[in-house]
Amino acid sequence: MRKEITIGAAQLGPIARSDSRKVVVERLIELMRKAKKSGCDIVVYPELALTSFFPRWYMENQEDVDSFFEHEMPGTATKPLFQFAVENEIGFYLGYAELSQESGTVHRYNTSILVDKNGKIVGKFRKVHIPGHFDHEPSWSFQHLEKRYFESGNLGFPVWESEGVKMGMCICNDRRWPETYRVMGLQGVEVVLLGYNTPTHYPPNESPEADALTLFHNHLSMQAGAYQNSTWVVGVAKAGCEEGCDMIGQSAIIAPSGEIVAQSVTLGDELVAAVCDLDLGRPYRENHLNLGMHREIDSYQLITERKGVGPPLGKRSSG
Ligand code: CDT
Repeated sequence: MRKEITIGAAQLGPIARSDSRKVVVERLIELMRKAKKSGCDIVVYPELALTSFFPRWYMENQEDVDSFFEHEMPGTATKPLFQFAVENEIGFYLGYAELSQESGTVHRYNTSILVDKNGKIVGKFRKVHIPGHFDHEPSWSFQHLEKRYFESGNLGFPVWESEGVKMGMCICNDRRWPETYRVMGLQGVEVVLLGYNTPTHYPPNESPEADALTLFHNHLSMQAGAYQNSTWVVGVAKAGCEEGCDMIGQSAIIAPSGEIVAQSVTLGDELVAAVCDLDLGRPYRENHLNLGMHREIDSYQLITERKGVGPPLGKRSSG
């Protein structure tokens, strides 16, 4: 019997700064209702899906920053989402800003969780590749202060088995880095879930040519990651004009062949779904893209050392 999972990409349109968590969670539930009707086993929401994309604002007061973070998961506002998921037997991926206490110290991460059909959090991922800048840039039309508000994730790129499927997660900028997919590929990942908030234009980038390729680069990175690691990739946007900032849509469900099998067509709340046949990765994984059989890890190290293009793989300490 072929192994299949039906996945819903639940794209969100803009969230206003003044929108309460309650209002946003109602929108998430509405998309989950549609996903259930479409026969989905799991629904994928964007990065930072509970609030407006707050790193676009410079905030001096830490309390203002922390108002965008979740101090517990599920919390009062997010419990209805978990309840609806349990009642409808549907899993989900949710991106949110996480405030955590570790050994008595506060940490802030850009996080996603994988929740199963029983409402149990089976996996947590913290964004590794934090983009943007740390310092306030008053002359820019908007900020991208992720480097100020978030630490880089400390959980790596794990793969979890849920509903008999090997699933991994990453968040937005992580999708542009080949290591993201490869680390999960080496663990046999079958489905990579990710959410994103991608502006159509980044203020310090004065290249109209690069802006024109923003949509192309979105799909290019996810399609390459899928094909090179024989995995499904599901990328989901927070899209549209949010607080004056235009963000791309193009949420996509991508097969291990690198082909897009479903794609959003709006910049608003929209569900697209696909039946993902996990055996479609097998001809690649077992043959010419067999990582165990054909990767040449020793050569990569030799070439890197000889050309002096960086520290030898696995030896990055300064000592
Ligand atoms: N949210 C996020 O990671 N966005 C980045 C764009 C950042 S521009 C500084 C992305 O890779 O889409």
